Amino acid sequence: MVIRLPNMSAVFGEGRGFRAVWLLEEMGIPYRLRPVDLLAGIEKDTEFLAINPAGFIPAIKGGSVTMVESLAIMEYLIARYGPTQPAPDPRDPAFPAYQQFLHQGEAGLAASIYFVVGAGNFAPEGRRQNWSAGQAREVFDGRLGLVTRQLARSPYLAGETLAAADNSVTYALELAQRAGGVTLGEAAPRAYVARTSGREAYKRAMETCKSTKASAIKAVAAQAAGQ
Ligand SMILES: N[C@@H](CCC(=O)N[C@@H](CS)C(=O)NCC(=O)O)C(=O)O
Repeated sequence: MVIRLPNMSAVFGEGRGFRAVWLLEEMGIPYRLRPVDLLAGIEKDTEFLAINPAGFIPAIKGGSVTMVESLAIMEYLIARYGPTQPAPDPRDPAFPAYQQFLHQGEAGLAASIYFVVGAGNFAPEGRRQNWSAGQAREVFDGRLGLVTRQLARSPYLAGETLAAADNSVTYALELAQRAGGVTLGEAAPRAYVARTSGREAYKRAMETCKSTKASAIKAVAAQAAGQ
């Protein structure tokens, strides 16, 4: 059965919006992606600013619902459009790990590496090496250690099957590798990203998210060229 969102939900923006797009693909829910170009100057995109006046992505809009914050969006979609949701039941012993890694994917990993990416790619020359970026990288590395430890216990972060915690953490690990100068040194997280990104729903999400796909291709080419 295909579950239809009211008025066909739109995801605004890639970046962390990839998490929501991938989740919608996993759940089989129709959606459309509305690109948002932050680099072009968000002040020019008045349609998007009407959705999120704070000007950051992603956002979703469907019927009377407008939301920002990628993890809140995923939790909303799962709670509202189950029961095919990629999440354990709250009474399941896997639920605490699920909840922890769902949030750690943003609070510990993506939020830290985002500032390393910003310093390394967008800061003016001479301000790329700064104390805060170094601290953010240390936080990322410490949290990655928890992910690696968990992956010694199970193939996915909350057990034997993919859950939204994996959407959350995979996004952060890929951002770190593509733009944050991170190399996943240990075999477990490397195999994990290969496993999660090998899914058909992930591949469909990647085809939808053209800008994400372009940056992934660019990163692979740069790594092959030894940059
Ligand atoms: N915690 C937020 C972070 C949102 C965020 O920082 N998004 C980035 C792109 S992925 C952005 O829009 N940055 C520009 C800004 O914050 O103004 C989430 O998970 O959605």
